[in-house]
Amino acid sequence: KCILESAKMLNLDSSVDASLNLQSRPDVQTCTYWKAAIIWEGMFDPRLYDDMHKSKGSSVALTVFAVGRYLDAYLHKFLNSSEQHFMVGLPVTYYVFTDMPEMLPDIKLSPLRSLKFIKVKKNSRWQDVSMMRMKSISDVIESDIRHHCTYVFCFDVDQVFTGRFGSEALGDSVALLHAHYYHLPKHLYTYDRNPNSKAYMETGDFYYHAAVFGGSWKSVKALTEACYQGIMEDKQNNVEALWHDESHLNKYMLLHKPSRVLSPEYCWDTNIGYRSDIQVTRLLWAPKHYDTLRSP
Ligand code: 2GW
Ligand code: MN
Repeated sequence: KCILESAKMLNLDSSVDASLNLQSRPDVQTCTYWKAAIIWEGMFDPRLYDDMHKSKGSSVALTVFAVGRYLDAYLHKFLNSSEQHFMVGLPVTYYVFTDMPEMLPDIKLSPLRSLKFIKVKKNSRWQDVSMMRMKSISDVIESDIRHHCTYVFCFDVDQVFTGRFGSEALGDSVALLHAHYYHLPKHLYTYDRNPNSKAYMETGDFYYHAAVFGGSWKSVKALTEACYQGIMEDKQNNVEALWHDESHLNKYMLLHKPSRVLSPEYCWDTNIGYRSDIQVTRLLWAPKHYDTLRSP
């Protein structure tokens, strides 16, 4: 019902979902109040999405940052696993941002897939490493991605693909439900509640995880630009949002509702333990060793 209604509302993603027979699931929320689908295992036929995107000629850019110790710690496993599971069958270009291009791992890429690296400076504060991704992503969309790719997906590097992360995830503007918050009451969401920050919000729809976001290159450009502006304004006012870029992403998604939402299958933390609604895991948090990774 939700899907038919949204097709009427001309949300483009939803009319595609209706024509590809996206199903509901009884045990989880599969639709937002603004009629965007929330994608869970069992709702979609992967072949239909793959065939549709192949015939449309969709192509996907993946951005990932591996600066300082995160390069050695995570990049190899991230890229190897994404070769196995991320958008298999579609053209994919990796945009790897690093301060040490000479240390990039040697990865064998499948046909239709290529890798570009972009050299970035290592910010001394880790909060800035994370936040400045918004600026670098918007720059590379403008200079390169928009000429070559239909969609862009932006990832944290400290994760590993373990199952299909496929074309069913593509949409105009895509956000991910944070694994630790999707089943909690809203008052526990860790939005930035400092009125002096541009990321300030009292309440919202969901708590989204900044480890994965995406969409058409146009939408992602608008999002990264707006978040970067918010971050810079905060700096001028000497404030920093509670969860940095993630707080700004949540604020942006409150004001610009995503057209597609990914269930926590798309970025699961096994430390949470068993949950009956998680039938597959597609991307997993990699272990953190903050003591060695975050010390100067
Ligand atoms: C980050 C924190 C402390 C020390 C180092 C770094 C660091 C991050 C780094 O040295 N090099 C680097 O390349 N990064 C990149 O920033 C890398 O891609 C990493 O995945 C990303 C975010 O940092 P991470 O994964 O350590 O932060 P999380 O997992 O706690 O991330 C959530 O919160 C962040 C803001 O605090 C971001 O919003 C992130 O997207 C969220 O998943
Ligand atoms: Mn992370």
